[in-house]
Amino acid sequence: MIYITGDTHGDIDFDKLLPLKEKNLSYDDYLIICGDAGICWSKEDLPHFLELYNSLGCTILYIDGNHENFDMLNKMPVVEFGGALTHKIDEHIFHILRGEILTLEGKTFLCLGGARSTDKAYRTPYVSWWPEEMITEEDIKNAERNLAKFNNKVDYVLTHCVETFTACSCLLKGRDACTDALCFIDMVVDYKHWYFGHYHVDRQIDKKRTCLYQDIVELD
Ligand SMILES: [Mn+2]
Repeated sequence: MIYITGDTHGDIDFDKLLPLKEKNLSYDDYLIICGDAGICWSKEDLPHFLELYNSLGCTILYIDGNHENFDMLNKMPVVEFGGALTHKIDEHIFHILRGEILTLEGKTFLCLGGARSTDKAYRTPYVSWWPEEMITEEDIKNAERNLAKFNNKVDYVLTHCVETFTACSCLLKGRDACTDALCFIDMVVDYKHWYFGHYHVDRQIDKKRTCLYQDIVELD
């Protein structure tokens, strides 16, 4: 089974995952976190967070959000998982690199993390904020290269923030370089559903878009 949820922020929003423990999951089950997993946040917290997330008993995959320690993340070994390049955080925990396409149980997921922090002014560079949070041109190029191998068709799109129209008109949030960078998706990608996090609300935007925070979606 594949489950998808929104931001978990290390141990801060972990409790919403507790119902998964009752499902007797195995490592052939997957939990995907749409950014701000916060597992790699500090050296001090890492052992505790690994124990916490490993207690779910399933394989955990996450895209990056804006609240991740990119210095730590980028030091993790790069390995392939489900056809996608990932950082291996632990035996059963992987961070999916931007623009990669993951295949699980025959379903394909375009994964493209990153978002701009709105609370940047209250954070310290390289301690609680990293410029790498922004989506780059190279990230988009990687997505385009990988999409070409799939004829621009995937089952799901997974991002942290969302494209500008949804961010501004539906969620009444700001536009920035990251929301703009994601606009290419609706122009070129044929997908069934787009799940994203970042905005800390659970909202069905329309038939094809869902903002996740506390909710856990179970894919058919
Ligand atoms: Mn968040």
